[in-house]
Amino acid sequence: MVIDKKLAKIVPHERQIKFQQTEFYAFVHFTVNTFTDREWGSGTESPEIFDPVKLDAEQWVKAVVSAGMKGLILTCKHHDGFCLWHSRLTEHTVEYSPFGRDIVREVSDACQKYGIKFGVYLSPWDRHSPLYGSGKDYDDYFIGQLTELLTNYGNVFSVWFDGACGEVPNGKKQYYDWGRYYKIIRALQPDACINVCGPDVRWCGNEAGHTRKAEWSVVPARTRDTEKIAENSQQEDNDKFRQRKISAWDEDLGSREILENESELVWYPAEVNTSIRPGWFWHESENDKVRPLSELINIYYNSVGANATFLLNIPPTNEGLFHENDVKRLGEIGDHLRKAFAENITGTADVTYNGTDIKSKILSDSYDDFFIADTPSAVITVKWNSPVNIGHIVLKENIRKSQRVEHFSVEALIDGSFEKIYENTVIGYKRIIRLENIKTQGLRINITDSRTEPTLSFIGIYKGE
Ligand code: FUL
Repeated sequence: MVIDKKLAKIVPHERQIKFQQTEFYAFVHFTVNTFTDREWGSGTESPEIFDPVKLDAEQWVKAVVSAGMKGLILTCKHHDGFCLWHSRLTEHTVEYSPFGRDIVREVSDACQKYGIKFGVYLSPWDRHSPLYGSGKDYDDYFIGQLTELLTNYGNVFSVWFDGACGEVPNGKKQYYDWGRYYKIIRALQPDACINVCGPDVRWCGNEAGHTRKAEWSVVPARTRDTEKIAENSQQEDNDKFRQRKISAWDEDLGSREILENESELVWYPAEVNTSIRPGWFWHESENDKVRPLSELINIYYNSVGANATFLLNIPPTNEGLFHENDVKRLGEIGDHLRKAFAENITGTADVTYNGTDIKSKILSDSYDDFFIADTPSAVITVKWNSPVNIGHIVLKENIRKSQRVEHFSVEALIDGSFEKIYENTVIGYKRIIRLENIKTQGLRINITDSRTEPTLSFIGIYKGE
């Protein structure tokens, strides 16, 4: 019981809540690699090769919005060091390419115009900068770049720090001053989350779209050790890394058994990042390798629907547009989600806990008005006057009160008796339960094990076909 109370004290920062509410957002990998057919540039590419003649940031953003995504993170500088903005600190930028225009400006403007959030990926590993490996001089350069990006392009919701570094042991080693980087981000964009090599959002540990059986948000503080994250990140450019699964040793990061002996705990929710194609950058040979809808939808339910967020990469072509095959797939994802969550029928039912009506508390999806049980277990009953078809159920805890639920099940009233149709551990920010269109007149949501009195901020029951 002591450990339970200790766990329930770990709560998110408001910026992490806002981030989690973004749920599903785009990654856009674009640089000189798009013109050289490579995944990692050497840093010696001439800006002369960069000329995406038809570039239209609004085309990207409209496609992103059509998928139901609420944000976009752009590779402002990848490992090759080429900057997609008019930096005053180097000439290795888009300004000195035949294309000339400031792409960060155009993409951040388009995001604002279509109402989605804008985020920046800035690779610490820089194969172009002569300062790389010098220590403080490179840190100064990097801080200068961060300052430009975080002051000139409006609100930034995420600063995504990649741990990848392919320098050979005898190559240039740069010891990044992470603490300094974090400080400037907090000063310039206090609402931005720092992802992966950062304290706010945790890399799920692979790039293939795999998730753990349970993605907990309360985890040991040591999982946030940036040096270790960077070490465990990509040190070589190959498919093997992109396809790797989570290793067995870190399959469970947050069960009660794991946390029991930890001295320091943190709120550090998971993000799943993967690409819509095999590569992160565009390759003509992959135009017909856009991943199937069913695969992407599965990743969506295993991430957004399982207490993580989903960062899906779409690489623009060398013309500067999303390819039609990717655009089509994004629209299909959006169509699927709009259909699945078209009609919430919770409002048409009686929803009770211990005989009291709790409907208004769980309909609102608000952290100010929410359901809280009297004991660590709870049964919520949902009843309709006549049978309904259910396709999906959404459950959300009030994460301002931490994540408390450790085990729950759902039963459906079928042929006069309740049958268990689902069970799992984590609810957290959001759990989506996919059902094969169950016909029922009632549900029982049983919270069977919790760290302390469980909360629910939302129950959504969506009509099936
Ligand atoms: C990796 C990088 O090396 C890839 O090129 C890509 O940017 C991916 C998101 O992270 O570590």
